[in-house]
Amino acid sequence: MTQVSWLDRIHSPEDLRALPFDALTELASEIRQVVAETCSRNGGHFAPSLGVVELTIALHCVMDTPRDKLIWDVGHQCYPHKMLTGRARRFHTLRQPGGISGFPRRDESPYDAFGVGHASTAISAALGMALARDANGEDYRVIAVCGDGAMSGGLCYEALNNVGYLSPNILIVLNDNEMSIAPPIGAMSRYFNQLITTQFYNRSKQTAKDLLQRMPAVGQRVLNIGHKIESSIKNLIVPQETIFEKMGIRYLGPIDGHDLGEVVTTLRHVRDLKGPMLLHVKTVKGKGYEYSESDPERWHSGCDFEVETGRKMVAVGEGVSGQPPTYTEVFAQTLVQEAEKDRRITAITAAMPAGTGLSLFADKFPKRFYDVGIAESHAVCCAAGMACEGLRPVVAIYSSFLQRAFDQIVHDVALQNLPVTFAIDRAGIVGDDGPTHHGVFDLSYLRMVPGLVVMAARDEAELRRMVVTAARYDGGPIAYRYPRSRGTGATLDETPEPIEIGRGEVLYESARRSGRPSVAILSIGTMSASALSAAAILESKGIACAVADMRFVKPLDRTLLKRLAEECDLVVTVEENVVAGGFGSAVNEAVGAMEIERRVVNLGLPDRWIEHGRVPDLLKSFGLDARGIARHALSALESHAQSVAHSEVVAK
Ligand SMILES: Cc1ncc(C[n+]2csc(CCOP(=O)(O)OP(=O)(O)O)c2C)c(N)n1
Repeated sequence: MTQVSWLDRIHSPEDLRALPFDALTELASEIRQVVAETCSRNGGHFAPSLGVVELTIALHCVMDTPRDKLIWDVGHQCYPHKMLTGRARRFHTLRQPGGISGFPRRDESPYDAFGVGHASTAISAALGMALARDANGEDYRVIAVCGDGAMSGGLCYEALNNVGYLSPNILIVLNDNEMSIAPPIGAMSRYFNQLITTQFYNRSKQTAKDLLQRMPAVGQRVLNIGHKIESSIKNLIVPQETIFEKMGIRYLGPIDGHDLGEVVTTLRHVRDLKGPMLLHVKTVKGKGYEYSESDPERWHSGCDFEVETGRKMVAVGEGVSGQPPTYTEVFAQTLVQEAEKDRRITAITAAMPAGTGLSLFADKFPKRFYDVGIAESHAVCCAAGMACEGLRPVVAIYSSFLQRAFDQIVHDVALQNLPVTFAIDRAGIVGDDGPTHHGVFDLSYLRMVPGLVVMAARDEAELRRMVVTAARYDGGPIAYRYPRSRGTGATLDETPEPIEIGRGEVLYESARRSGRPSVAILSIGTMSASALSAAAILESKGIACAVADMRFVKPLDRTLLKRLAEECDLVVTVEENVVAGGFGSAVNEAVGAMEIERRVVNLGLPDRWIEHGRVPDLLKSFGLDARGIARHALSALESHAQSVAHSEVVAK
């Protein structure tokens, strides 16, 4: 193991800038060592961070952070940045409850100029900061670091369009490792590849000189610095014909992102050039660790591995013998079964073929599978087009990333009542990735869309039925959500039956109810297991219970709801979604419309941001475990009993 020494001396980038250049290579390997050791225990985005170690060192050496604004795209590659900006000593708490976040956060450090977790935001945010700087008459630098994968996201193009037009002083560093999570798909990544592999490395020095001379004021000065710089000028090649040049953004590069000398020198040359610039930096994802270098997709993120051997790394989604399959696996297997019967079914992912399980579909039906890049809005609108022409597209997107495509769901799919299926993975609290990744809004943002059927699976067997239900549904758009976890071990039906649309299911009902206080617990999705356990606790305290998995947030099973609301003293709704506008709200609205005088208690996630942490701990902290549900039900019953007693006294 490397003796950590240089890193120990760095409390801020000031200390980094004071180090001798020769120390930087050793520092880079120390950082890699700490990233590996920490990720092996805590999990995290391993390969992306290893790939930007030298780039991060160089950026903090050359730029005057935090005065200069350094903005990371996605932010999953920020571990070296965190270590160099005063968080090395706390780095072992990465992604731990109460520890430092796996993503940049403005409330964590002044060096985290922009909070992030979703892709393709950096250039827009950087432009905004540059415009604010100019409006305020200030002069700091603004630097966006954006991956080639993130560059498949539409937001980047909207930003580039604006940058090229407004022409502010801004540096975009394209961190091109030729990988998204999976190999990137798309014409743009092909183009980046051409920039790297074709003639540009071999362009004559004269071209660079000519172009530098054309850069106002600074060009001549740079040229005069002399012989030493000439080798690095080679890297400042600016081919006029790049797409960026045509948009008014100077293109520089490509340079080797692991050659510290080259990156530092280049950044020094370009940092005060005027106008918008894109510096193309070639890096290797997973650099410096043989296992991640050879299989960066598998090592994109993960935990529980032995640093020396690379063994034991198991990502969610990978089968482990003896354990139930993940919801993701069950979704993918069932979809493949349905697609075997229905040739109209196509599958779309936004750059997450493995994460969504759709690699399985891609293997079976390569011609019916589409990876559209990190482009959720496009994925949904494209699905709408397919549906117009008779296909039955299934768009599999994580709950939090589907937020990007809200208008496409509303305007392109639902308004035209098109048969698009939304398979919403990672619904609910996801754990260590924290607030950017928790999928806790989808029930709210979907249930208000007219005509959209919204289901939530309580276990993997129900998920199978929901996949089948959606595949055979002819009424318009339909969605089902499921969590990031293994299933419950439910028995999987070989030939799952579709569920009647809008039909909930009673999971438990007390045999004897009369003479006892009673509670109807209405759950949605995975909360059903805790609801059942809560009922057992309540029964042990003499309270009669009914537990129903409502299955559909929309359309709600009003018949079942009416019966249970009429028969029980109290209705408790339970969901792993924000209470605001979610399943409980739907129940409130329905009960109100039925004009039933019934107290309804809504349990769900609060109206505040949920930090990273272990899923069971977080659920417990919000009262969404069995005890919490029972506790809330009991106290609501008590206050109900008091108010009944009070009204009886008043009536007498
Ligand atoms: C809107 C959105 N969709 C999907 C993701 C999931 N995701 C995280 S990183 C990543 C790939 C990013 O690739 P790139 O920008 O090249 O960075 P690299 O991991 O290669 O460093 C994806 C698809 C996300 N973070 N945000």
